[in-house]
Amino acid sequence: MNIIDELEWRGAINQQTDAEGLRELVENKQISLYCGVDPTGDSMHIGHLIPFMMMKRFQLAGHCPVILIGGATGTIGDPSGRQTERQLQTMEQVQANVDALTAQMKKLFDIDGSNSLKMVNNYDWTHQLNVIDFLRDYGKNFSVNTMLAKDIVASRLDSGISFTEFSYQILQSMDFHHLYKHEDVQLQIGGSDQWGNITSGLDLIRRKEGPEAKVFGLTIPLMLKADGTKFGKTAGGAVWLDANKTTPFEFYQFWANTDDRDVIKYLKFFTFLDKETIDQLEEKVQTEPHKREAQKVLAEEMTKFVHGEALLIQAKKITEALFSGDIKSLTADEIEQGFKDMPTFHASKETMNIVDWLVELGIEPSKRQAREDITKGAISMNGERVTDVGMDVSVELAFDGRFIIIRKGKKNYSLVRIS
Ligand code: 485
Repeated sequence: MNIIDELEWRGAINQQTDAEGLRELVENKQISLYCGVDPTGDSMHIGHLIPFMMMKRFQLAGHCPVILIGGATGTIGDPSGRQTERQLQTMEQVQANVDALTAQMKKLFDIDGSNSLKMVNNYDWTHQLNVIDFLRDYGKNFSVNTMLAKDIVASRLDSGISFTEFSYQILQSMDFHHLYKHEDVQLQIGGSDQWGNITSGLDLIRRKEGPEAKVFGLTIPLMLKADGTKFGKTAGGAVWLDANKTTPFEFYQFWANTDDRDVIKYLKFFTFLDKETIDQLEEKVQTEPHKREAQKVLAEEMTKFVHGEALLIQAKKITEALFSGDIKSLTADEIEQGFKDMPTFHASKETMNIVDWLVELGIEPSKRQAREDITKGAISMNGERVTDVGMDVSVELAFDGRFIIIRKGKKNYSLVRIS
């Protein structure tokens, strides 16, 4: 399978400027391609992964990916897909985000390693440009009429758009032109919201370098979920690649909870597993969906890719402990991760009778209920069943002196923090 066939099989192509031309180009030549991201935050989320996984696929097929961090464009903000004007970030904020994203990219894509992934920052070629050169060398090649017709701008004509955001497409076009001239980049990829910016770059290159310039654009479809809700969001917000924002355990759980109707699509989009393996998993979704084999493979592949083998093992260990109730084996750090979203209660260090303690915290509604639950064996503390209604709860019982885990029935966990 060549790279284009592979992307088609993966369902990863939305629009292309010249499908035949691109196919011919990549079959005959090792090309350079780029995808950009703006430093609007200090971490990428899983939505960003899609185009970058695609870059990696091109790389595996022998091509040279260039990742652009928008140190210049990030100071403006892309109006694509937004109905309101952005608040400008301070230059310091942008720089801090550039540093954070650069570190994240390096970790994910092994940029310092032996492979040929390259990183650039558009601040480097944009920041000294003066306004006269900008208007003469670039502005002259843009028609305001065409710019107004782009979806991004057209959809903002009612609500309003500043000249600053209106000009964003020129900056991104200048990047494509710069990379074409200096890095021999011939293809830009991005999510479907980037179509207008990408095609405007192609126009600029052709106007400046002549109509025969061989340059292409390709976009990736918006990820839609079978149930109609937005992809990549959980109750707690976006699924981040930064382990401090979304723990590896939460990350693992996100993928493990994928709907049967979406799981094969995600395997194709996000993993490097081949067609044969994914076909086999597809069959398992049909014949034995209760085993959730495809979801497990997806969660493993993704957690390993983003967080590495050791944190994957830890995420699986927490998952297993929560499922079996055997939480004694967990470390305090693993408890923090695994119980982050569970109901949390705060207790003092004071020693107290278990029945009173459960009622005072609000885990049990009444002493009668607490006694009944203990007597019928429905309450466990730190993985051990509580049998004695006369037992005392003291700080010595806590993990690391910090947490006590109460399980009521099979699945109801509560985290008690001792302070
Ligand atoms: O030369 C470029 C300069 C900046 C950009 C691209 C090329 C960034 C781009 N304008 C943008 O806003 N990208 C989004 C971002 O930074 O969060 C997202 C897109 C998404 C996908 C992802 O970046 O909304 O579709 O392309 C990588």
